Amino acid sequence: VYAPEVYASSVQEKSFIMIKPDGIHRGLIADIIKRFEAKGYKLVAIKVMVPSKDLASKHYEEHAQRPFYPGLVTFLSSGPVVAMVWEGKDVIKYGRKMIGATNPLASTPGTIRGDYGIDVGRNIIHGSDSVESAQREIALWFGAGELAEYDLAMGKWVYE
Ligand code: IDP
Repeated sequence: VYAPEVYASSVQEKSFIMIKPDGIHRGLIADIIKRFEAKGYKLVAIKVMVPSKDLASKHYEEHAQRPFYPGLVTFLSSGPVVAMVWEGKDVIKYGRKMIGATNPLASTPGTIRGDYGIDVGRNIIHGSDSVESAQREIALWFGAGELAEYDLAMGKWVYE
């Protein structure tokens, strides 16, 4: 059954995707953006910034009790990062597949971490892991007016 409202809400799912400092210093910005763009996803927000320690701490607050947390916050806030919001059908789950496993050496070749990473503390990129964390992270990193609303011309060639 053709249900345009169901179709529209799945197509409009948003994920917070962030290239971490190692990804920037290694020159991987264009490659990473290219993968999401070529897949058919729509870029609705992007900025380069050096996050404050406070922002980095809040981003990873679920790991506050873990031994690697202080180092992780210091690393992220050393910056710069490229913070992005990508939109499209199943972008949260599929984006995580494109990113690969947390530990790059456990990531399949062909994924971003599988192709470019070795150590878990230098795994290049972050992607939201659920609808709830995507909403939290997008609100943490972007203001309400920073997300662009537009139709992608190629949309009708990506979606049936
Ligand atoms: P994810 O980024 O794949 O969602 P999480 O388990 O949420 O993985 O961990 C967040 C980030 O914390 C990881 O991407 C990685 O950079 C870092 N991290 C996770 N586990 C370790 C560890 O054991 N040592 C160092 N850093 C870690």
